[in-house]
Parts: sequence; structure tokens; C-alpha cells
Amino acid sequence: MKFTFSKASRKRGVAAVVTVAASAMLLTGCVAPTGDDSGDGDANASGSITVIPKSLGNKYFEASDKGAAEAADELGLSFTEAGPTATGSADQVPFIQTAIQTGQGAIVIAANDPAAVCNDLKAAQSAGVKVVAYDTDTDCRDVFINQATVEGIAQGLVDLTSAHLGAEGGTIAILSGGANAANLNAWVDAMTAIIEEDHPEITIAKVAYGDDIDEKAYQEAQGLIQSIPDLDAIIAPDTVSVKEAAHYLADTPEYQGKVWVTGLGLPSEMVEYIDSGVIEQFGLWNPEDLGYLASYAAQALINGDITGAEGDTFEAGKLGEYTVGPDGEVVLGPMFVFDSSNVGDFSF
Ligand code: RAM
Repeated sequence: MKFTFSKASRKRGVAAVVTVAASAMLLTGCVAPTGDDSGDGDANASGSITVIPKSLGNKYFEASDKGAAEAADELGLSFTEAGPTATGSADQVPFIQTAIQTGQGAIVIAANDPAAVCNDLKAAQSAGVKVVAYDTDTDCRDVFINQATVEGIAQGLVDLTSAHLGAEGGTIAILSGGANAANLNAWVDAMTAIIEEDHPEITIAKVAYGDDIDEKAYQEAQGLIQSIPDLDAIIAPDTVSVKEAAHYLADTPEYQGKVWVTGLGLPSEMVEYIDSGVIEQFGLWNPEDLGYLASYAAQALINGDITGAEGDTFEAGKLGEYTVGPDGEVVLGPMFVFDSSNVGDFSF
């Protein structure tokens, strides 16, 4: 499914003509989906970006891509959000290929499977399209916009869980999202290492995967809670899993107070579970800022202001100046902990 809003159409709120083609729904503004407004449909490479989230329908990416669109508007870029509704390894490939064919200035992608999209991203780069990874990394990109450090996220979630379990510790499970996602696997691996190194009182009984899909995440949460008799806690490092684990607990009061859940969640999706006491704390960052920063990085690459080399600096609008770190990574900031004292302060 693809939504294209040129700068002009966004401003005029132009009614869209919807056509269905191949595996994608295309919503095209009545003006050329480029910055040139020539109406001839030829893309103006330097003035257009396509953002490809892991999937459409995930409110985390709705928030991040809202921020990306805001920055594109500030920069006068034509903005397209395009992506699959499923999270399979190759589901994003058609949207990369369309971005190449339409001569986009940059692709901004959160890859479900970093290896599966690499050849197509290399083809994009060979065609002169800049590639920005955001939220989760892939090898074939110019820069990676990371929400927070892997170590900081993993330590933060383990610290929340350890504080809950206390000195006696307990048995936990990890419920992650897509099994091939670079970000999620990095966080799972780092949490596992921290627990093995620093928390002999905590046992990880199982790691399960909900594929970033609501129904599967709910079923996996149910399976963990029903199959691990002495389960004390679940750590869910993706917004879908933590939401659905809390959802299952809300549906089964007999497990509330017995199984404790935390993870990375959206305040807008988790506030009901905080208010009802089903969960107490969770972590995240501002996904809108993540997308906003990614669009500014894309523009800096298109303009040649940066190449992605360590030490490159670029201005990111309201977020200020950022510096490219080792391996082309740009870090937005630290993870933030949400609880009953602040969860209502945020709308994303
Ligand atoms: C889900 C996705 C995303 C991750 C967040 C925390 O929305 O897996 O990649 O960053 O959770």
C-alpha cells in the first residue's frame, strides 16, 4: 500500500485518485508525486523521499512516519510512505523497486530482514538513490538512524525487570516481534548477555516471536503464560508484543499480579493497561522524532552535506545538530521510562 503526497498536494489537501495495482494500493495526489509539479509524472530525484516502514498499520510507524512527513514538509521534499501490511522478509522489496523506478532522492527504510532487502538497496544506491535505515539497521545503507543505543535499551529493560523481581529473582520469558529484525534481535541478545553476566538469579525460560502482528503476539503471550508454570515476568522489546501481552493479562485476571510484563511500548497504546494496573512501567523514545531525524539525514545525504562518514555533522531542524558516529550510526537519544506519573503526557 502506498500513499504519495507531493508538497503541493499536501498543502492543497488535494482529493486523491485511488488505483489498485499489483500487491500495492496506490493513493496518488492529483498532482505529480514529485516536487516539480510539472504534472508529467517524471520524478524530480533531488526533491523526493520514500519512507518504507516494517509494515503499515503499526502505530509505532504511523508515529515515526508522521515525524518524517513533518520534516519533509519543512524541507520542501515530496514525501511518499509505502510499505506492506505483513512483515515478511521480502515484503518490502516491491516498494524499494518502485522508489528506484520513480527516481526518488532517498529511501528511508526499517527493514524486517536486513539481508533480504540488501541487493535491492544496493541497486538503489547504484541508481543514485540515497539509503537511510531508521529504527532497525541493514548493511546496505548510507546511514542508520538509531533510536537509542542497543546497550542502553537492553540495560534499561533488564533493570526494570530486575527491580521488580528483587534479590530472589525469578523465571522470565522474552516475547519479541519479527524473528529476523536486526533491532529486536540485537536487544534480545544484549538482554540475554546482561542477564547471564550480571543476574544469576534470573532465568530466561523461552524466547518467542509475535512477528509484530497483533494476533500472533497475543497467541504467543498466551502460550508463554499458560505453558511456563513458574513464569514471573515477560520482557517484550517491541510495541506490538508488549501491547498484546498486556492485552492477554487484561483478559485473564487470574494471571495479574503473578506474571509481570514490561517492554517497549507506545504511551497511546499502553495507557489503558497502566491505568488499570495490569502493567506498571515500560520504555521507549519519541518515534516521531526518530522519523523527523531520518528525513533530515536523507536531505543531508541528497544535498551532499554528509556521506555517512564518522564525524559528519548535519542540522536536524527542531532537534538541532547531529553527528554521525562509528559505522554510519546516528543516535537519537536515551530510552525513556513511562509509568502512571507521565504516560498521559504523550500522544504518540
Ligand atoms: C515495533 C517494531 C519496531 C520497534 C518498536 C519498539 O513497533 O518492532 O521496529 O522499534 O516495536
